[in-house]
Amino acid sequence: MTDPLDFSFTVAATDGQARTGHISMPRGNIRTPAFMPVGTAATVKAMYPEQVRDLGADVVLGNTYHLMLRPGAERMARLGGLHRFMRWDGPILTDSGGFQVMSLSALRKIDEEGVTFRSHIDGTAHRMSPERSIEIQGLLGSDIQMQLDECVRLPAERAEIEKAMHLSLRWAERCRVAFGEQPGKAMFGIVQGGDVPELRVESARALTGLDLKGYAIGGLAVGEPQAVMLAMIETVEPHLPATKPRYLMGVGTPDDLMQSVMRGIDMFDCVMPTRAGRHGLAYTRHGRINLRNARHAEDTRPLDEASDCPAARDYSRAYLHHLVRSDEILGMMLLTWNNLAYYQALMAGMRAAIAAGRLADFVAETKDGWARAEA
Ligand code: PRF
Repeated sequence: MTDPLDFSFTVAATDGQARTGHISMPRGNIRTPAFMPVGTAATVKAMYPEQVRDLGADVVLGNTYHLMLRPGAERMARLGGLHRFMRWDGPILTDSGGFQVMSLSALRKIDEEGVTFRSHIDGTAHRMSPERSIEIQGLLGSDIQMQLDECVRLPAERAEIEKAMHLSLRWAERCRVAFGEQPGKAMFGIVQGGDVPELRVESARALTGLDLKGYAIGGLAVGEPQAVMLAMIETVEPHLPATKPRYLMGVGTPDDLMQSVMRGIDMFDCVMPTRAGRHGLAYTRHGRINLRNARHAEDTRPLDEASDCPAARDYSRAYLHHLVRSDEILGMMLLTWNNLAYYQALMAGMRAAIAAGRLADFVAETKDGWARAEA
């Protein structure tokens, strides 16, 4: 039935629209709902791979765009692939590159064939087609590969959103052909369509027709209010197969994660916990704490005395404040560690709550903890 060498998704329990279960693949299981720490440049910044694993992350994300520019896809393949390179032996999901090209590179141009852009590192010119994106993701050794797509920032004109959505559909078909059949690996399609419900439904239906192993929702958290993002998830969800994982790309805050899980999302990635950690922000049971603030200067309490993460439990807020104010590397390391611990604990809490049929209570209790807050 389920071949251990193949990619499969099992839903073990549901609670409303929310589901918990696991993806099974040769490099290991991914417990869902899952949060994937972002390891853009072959590193989850400021973390050892062992630490990431110990926090309960089953999968990390890598970026085609960054790795094709440095160290280069063919070089990565010669070095034995991304898993060996960064010493992460679990599953790796790679984003396809289009989104990062649009947000990072200079002089980018999109046409039917693909994207042309200049590197943000040295200005060299590059082209990436849907086929080349899949080829690069293969050279990296990625386990879950994403189709090349075009993401439009919101607000935008309907005509622009529609054009990008249709282009993304054509690219999905080309990526599917380029990917072919790869047992144990998966290629996911990406639903686009901005904030226009009919376009979202059209995109989801057409992608479902391609019978892919999973479906992402892209083009959200790109400038619209949270309510619009959640409405789009509710619009798309009924049109995606219940038997396949659903991945909300680039999201989000702890509240975004809970609201999206309640609406049927199984996977997330976001730079928020890692980036915020490098900027002096801590996510905790008591809400978000800005360690730069002077009120922490003589606060001997840890971020969270009840956490089992040493970064949260064993260091005073006064010390963290000092490290952040002094731009010390350890400040970034400890806050990144704390934040990823918090995110992974939140996901574990949601998985347990769904299994127990009490997700709504879990969400209410979690928000209550933020509201009660630190004085
Ligand atoms: N497409 C791809 N990657 C992404 C996005 C997208 O729309 C987003 C949007 N939140 C984040 N990362 N390929």
